[in-house]
Amino acid sequence: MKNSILYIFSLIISASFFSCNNSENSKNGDRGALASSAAEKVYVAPGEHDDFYAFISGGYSGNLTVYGLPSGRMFKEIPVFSQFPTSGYGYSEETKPMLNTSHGFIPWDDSHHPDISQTEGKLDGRWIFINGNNTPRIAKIDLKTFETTEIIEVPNSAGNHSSSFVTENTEYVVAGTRFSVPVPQQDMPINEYKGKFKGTLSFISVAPETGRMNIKFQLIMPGFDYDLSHPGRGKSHGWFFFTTYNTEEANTLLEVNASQNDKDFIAAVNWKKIEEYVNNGGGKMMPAEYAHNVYDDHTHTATSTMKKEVLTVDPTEVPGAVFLLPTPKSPHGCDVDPSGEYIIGNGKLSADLTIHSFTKMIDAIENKRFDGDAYGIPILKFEDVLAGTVKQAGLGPLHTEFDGKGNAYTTFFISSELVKWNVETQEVIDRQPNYYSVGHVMIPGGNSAHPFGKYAVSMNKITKDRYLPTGPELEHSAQLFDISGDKMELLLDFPTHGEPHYAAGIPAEIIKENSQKIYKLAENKHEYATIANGDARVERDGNEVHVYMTMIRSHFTPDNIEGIKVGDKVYFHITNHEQDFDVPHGFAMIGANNAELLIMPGQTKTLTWEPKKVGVWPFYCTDFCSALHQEMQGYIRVSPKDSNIDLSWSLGED
Ligand code: RUQ
Ligand code: CUA
Repeated sequence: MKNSILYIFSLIISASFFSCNNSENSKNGDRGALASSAAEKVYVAPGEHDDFYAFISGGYSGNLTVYGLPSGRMFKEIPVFSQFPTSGYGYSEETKPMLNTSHGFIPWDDSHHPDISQTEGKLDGRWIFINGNNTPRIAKIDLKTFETTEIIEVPNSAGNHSSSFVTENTEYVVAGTRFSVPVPQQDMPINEYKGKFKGTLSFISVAPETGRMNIKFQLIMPGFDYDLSHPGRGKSHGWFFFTTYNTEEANTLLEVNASQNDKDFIAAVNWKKIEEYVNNGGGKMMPAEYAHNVYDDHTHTATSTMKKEVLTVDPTEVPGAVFLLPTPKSPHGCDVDPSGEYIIGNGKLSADLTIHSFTKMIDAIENKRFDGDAYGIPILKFEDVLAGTVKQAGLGPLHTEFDGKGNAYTTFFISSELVKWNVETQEVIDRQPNYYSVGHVMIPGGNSAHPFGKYAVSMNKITKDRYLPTGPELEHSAQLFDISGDKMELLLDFPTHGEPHYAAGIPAEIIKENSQKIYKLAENKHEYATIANGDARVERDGNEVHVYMTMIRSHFTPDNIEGIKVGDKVYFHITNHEQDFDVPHGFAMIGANNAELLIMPGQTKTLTWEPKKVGVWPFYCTDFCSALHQEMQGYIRVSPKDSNIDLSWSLGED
């Protein structure tokens, strides 16, 4: 008995060994030719530029990373919601206000979905928006400077996940709550969730010229979980679609209790109708507390304003504005094709992909073919809005993107693959494995009316053996596919930073010509800037000391300062006098309990330092800026608290 079991076991092992070996062989057999053609396709010769920028969300790093495609080279990490010692973002006095919230200073977040601004359904490359999931916020990054220039907190929200997606002309950046909560927040029993907790969908207007964000209105929806969202476009411009799960309104053991209903909903919101309603005085102001933080490029300084109220809208008071489309089963991604006709609900627990038709939806609404309501919001009939299903395409569908040539690309987490299918016929055309367990896929311009269907990037949740091991923690892995032919071709693996969820890609030429090279010193309006070298000085105000310092290759002015005392609070206001591209200087002060500063040409930044010990303490430039970089240093003499050494400073004096 034992022997025969062992025998069978060894057969299985050797069979799988051989089959594995065989497939390895054929894989390797193909690999020579395949690998060289793939290598050619991703090779960007030294000094050449990539064709696309890819902005990849950093997930729990709170930041956004910038890559080139097809090379997979990482160019930059843009700090957004997290303090970043590399540049001093969130540590410098100027940028601390960026991380202010109604909960105080929050130096971290979880960022998921970047989306690039659009004009008439085309990427315009002006700004990129990204959500903070944990302490609900939406950030805007200026694509001239690649700096975070605005962050608005979203009140009455929790787990700001169905965010941040823009409408066709960037009229709005939209943010939906994943977790429903009491609105307004209050002390109440958790088990009274059902019917009492609410889910808010926030429409944040974006001023056409300046990009300034403002919460125009919040729709107060039933207490479901609003998972993802996408704008309508073309014929469906003016609508926004949100997937929901937990329409059961469970508040415990959601893995079981929120998987009961056969169908959840996609909520279809006619935002144009609601906009009209609020423009005519509709809606109710509700007290709310949320921070609005704005960075000014000329003062190089952020300010934080605490807002006190938000305009809310009860969907039942705007007839014809919100409808529910039944969608199997706990849908995750909510994706709209480039024509605006098809709305795809990726039911995580459903075997099939559901495709709704916008035309059929409008028809059903006009003919009032409803199937009851949820809290007064009409429910449409599944069959009435269904355009079709992709049958048995894979297991665990999450997200779909489009190539602009009539094809859709859906990721399947459980079966770990990317599946290409035809949007009209709903037939599967190709499938390629992902290593391993893919989340989102990104095609440049995929969330717009005009995608650039050359590459697809899948962002995978599990890395395992794809790279050299780095202990228990591995970076996540992205995979680049050439999608220009009928079949997808895997070209490249590359590691990503944090946990990428979504990404946004754009042809390089839309951005690179506008990329700013320096800040003009003549336009520097920083309160503590030192524009003329002769104005460099040190001033005392009680125990506060303000150092007005300049930097240029290869010295600081001043470089020797005396008369600082233990117990002082020293503010180094440092202006970089360079006016050349790519000549930042750094500033590091021994014992400073914050970070360094990396100061761009023409920019002023401030670091605080509270000396704790008597002595003579050096500071230096951290960025190798010239052959005399190592000479770019200085000293601060720190005397006892009660000393009467006068304040003095100098450069080039012995
Ligand atoms: S999610 S892996 Cu945060 Cu967009 Cu689906
Ligand atoms: Cu300045 Cu090194």
